Amino acid sequence: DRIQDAMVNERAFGEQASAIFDQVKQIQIIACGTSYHAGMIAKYWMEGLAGIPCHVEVASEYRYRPVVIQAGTLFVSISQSGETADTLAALRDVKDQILASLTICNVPGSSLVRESDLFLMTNAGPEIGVASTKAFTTQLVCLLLTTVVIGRRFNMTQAKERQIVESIMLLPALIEQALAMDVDIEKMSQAFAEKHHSLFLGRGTLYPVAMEGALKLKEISYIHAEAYPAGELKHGPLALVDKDMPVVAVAPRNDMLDKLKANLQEVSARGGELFVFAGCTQKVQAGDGIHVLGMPEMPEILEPIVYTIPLQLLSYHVAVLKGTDVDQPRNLAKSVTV
Ligand code: F1P
Repeated sequence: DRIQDAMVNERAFGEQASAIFDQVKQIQIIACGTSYHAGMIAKYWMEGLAGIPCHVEVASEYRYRPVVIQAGTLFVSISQSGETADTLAALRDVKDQILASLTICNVPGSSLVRESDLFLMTNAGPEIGVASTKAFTTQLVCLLLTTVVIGRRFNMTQAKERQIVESIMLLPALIEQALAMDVDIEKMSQAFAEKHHSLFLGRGTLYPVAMEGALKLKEISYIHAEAYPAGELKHGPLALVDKDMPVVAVAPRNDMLDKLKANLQEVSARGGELFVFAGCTQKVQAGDGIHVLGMPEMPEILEPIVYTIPLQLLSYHVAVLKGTDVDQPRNLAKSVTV
């Protein structure tokens, strides 16, 4: 119902939403950490599905450099807490120059919500752990809805809009299926618990998903994890891969996998253990050092949302094996307010 409401009645974003959306010429997304990764995925959607020019940057850089704001800029901040100091400062700095601001947030009444012209709540419920998890997946749904309502003023057709809404309706069942992979992921986690480094690879919207998987592993398992666009592997990081560096690839479809395959073979030839999350119908040959985890089939648009879940589960199980505090990792705070 909330989804229908946001789509049909744009006032779910705020009273002035429709009038503001009519004037949008481009989007500037600002966020930190996990929320930034959600923003990166949104850029693929905004530009790829609807032709909306979209820039995305971490708040902690954006606020410290001179920026040029073009006319018709909708400033979109994404934040679980709504209190992240850099994101708030970035909004305050540009407030007088932008068309309007929209915040996607999980905490009603938070500073970012209060100071933005429009907002859409993620309604993820309380996030108990420091590391964002359900906030991320719900941010993505909100960003997909935002892409649709602004996209209908750009290139998005009604048929595409319908297809996206129908896809979103499939999410609860797909997420259940992803959560049911828990036992396999728990087994997989044993290959990481004793290691000090790992690599995550993805392409397109799955690249920010790889970044998010790496961030979760760092945050709660204290394992050094880096994410690369799959094609960048051969431009440097491949030199690092050996038996002590497990590699995770998120590769749902054939087109992506074909390009990845050559790289992946190089990894396993160096004794590196490789874990591939692939669509069930994919023909990925499991073999020495190559482990394939079959994901449910799903519309492409949902891949970044659903493929994130096994990566969250992986960092959870590695943390449990290592005995680290999953909810309160050392040195981290839920709201970074300074
Ligand atoms: C941003 C963030 C989180 C991270 C941790 C520290 O917070 O980097 O992504 O998991 O909680 O802060 P927010 O702006 O989304 O509240």
